[in-house]
Amino acid sequence: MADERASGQGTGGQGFSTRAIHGGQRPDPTTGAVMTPVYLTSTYVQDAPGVHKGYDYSRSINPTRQALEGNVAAIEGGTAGIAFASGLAATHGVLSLLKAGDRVLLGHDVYGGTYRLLDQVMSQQGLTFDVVDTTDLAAVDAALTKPTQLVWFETPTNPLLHVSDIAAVCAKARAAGALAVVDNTFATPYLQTPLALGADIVVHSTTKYLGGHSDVVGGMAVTADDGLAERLRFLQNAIGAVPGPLDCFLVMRGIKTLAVRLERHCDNAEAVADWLGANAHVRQVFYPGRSDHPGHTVAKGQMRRFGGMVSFDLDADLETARRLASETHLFALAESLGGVESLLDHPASMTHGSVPREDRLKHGFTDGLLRLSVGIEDLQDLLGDLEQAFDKAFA
Ligand code: P1T
Repeated sequence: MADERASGQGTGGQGFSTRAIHGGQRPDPTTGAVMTPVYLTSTYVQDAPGVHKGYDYSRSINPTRQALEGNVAAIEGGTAGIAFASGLAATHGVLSLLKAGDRVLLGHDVYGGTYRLLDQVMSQQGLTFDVVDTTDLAAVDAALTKPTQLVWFETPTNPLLHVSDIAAVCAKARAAGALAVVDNTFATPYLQTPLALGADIVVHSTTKYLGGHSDVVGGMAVTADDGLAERLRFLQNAIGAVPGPLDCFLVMRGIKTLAVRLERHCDNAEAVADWLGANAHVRQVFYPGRSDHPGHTVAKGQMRRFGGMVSFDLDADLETARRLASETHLFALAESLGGVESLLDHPASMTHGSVPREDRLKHGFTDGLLRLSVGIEDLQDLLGDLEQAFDKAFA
């Protein structure tokens, strides 16, 4: 029974929302509770030494976490989800599949913390990494001429919303004998499913859209490969960066409404991107849903819609950008993304402060770049908030 829940079996062939609401879950066998209980226990009684009901210690296994793992596996089209205490803990878990001397090829625009983990932690342990623009398939080919064990990329990326061709990059990784890992945090499985396009592992910061309410920190790795699942499960337990059961419950509750939230995020983000595109103070809008986005055609081919994240460059100095960032009211100036409420980020000084400036500038990530996580509030209120902030910043 536990295995069936963990694998999300019994949900195959169903639509996304059905899997999001039911995958990995079943009424509680003891009480019939429809919602998976929060099993706040660290340990489980054994009938005799080593004889138990499949649960021995909560770092290794917990029914609430197991339900979440089966749930995310079901919506990503994987066979196993492995939950971690944060997105970065999931990243660390996946990178721990490698050994000293191995090389990672890292997409050129990724969350600053992912870059920092490789640059300042994993490199101390003997991993090497090179950065490549994964939107440029010739560059990926050239970079893969050196022995590589793992290719890690985001699409759309954080914060520039670059779009990479998942099937093409994964095929190249596989041909080179490297694992292909896609951080699917920005898109979510409602908008795209990288495992179906050839990825070996999908990673999430469940802190973001999956949780959806900015009230929990968590991470997840998903795979459809039994061997990788076993190794990741071992690392989850051996390293021990697991989420608590209440956090797992909150993420699972968030996922139930993922599809309806994402539709509204996308509606609002499309309109905000268009509004910014028509604003004379905006030099460039980064949103894969716009026809002028270089990755628009690829995005259309692999995504259902284009997501709730919009970045933009002001035609102004850094001071004006910082002023604008301080003048919004509904868009809270804060790190993170993917919650129902709108947030505004100044990546160079906040989420991506640990990415070297020269590296950022090389790829068009300027000091003045602003990033919006467009929430699901009423559109006219969001546009009104931006309008008054632009008026003040450019007064
Ligand atoms: O914060 P944590 O749950 O550890 O997730 C790390 C992470 C991984 N991958 C992506 C694409 C992310 O955006 C993040 C976290 N990002 C932010 C906190 C941010 O504001 O961009």
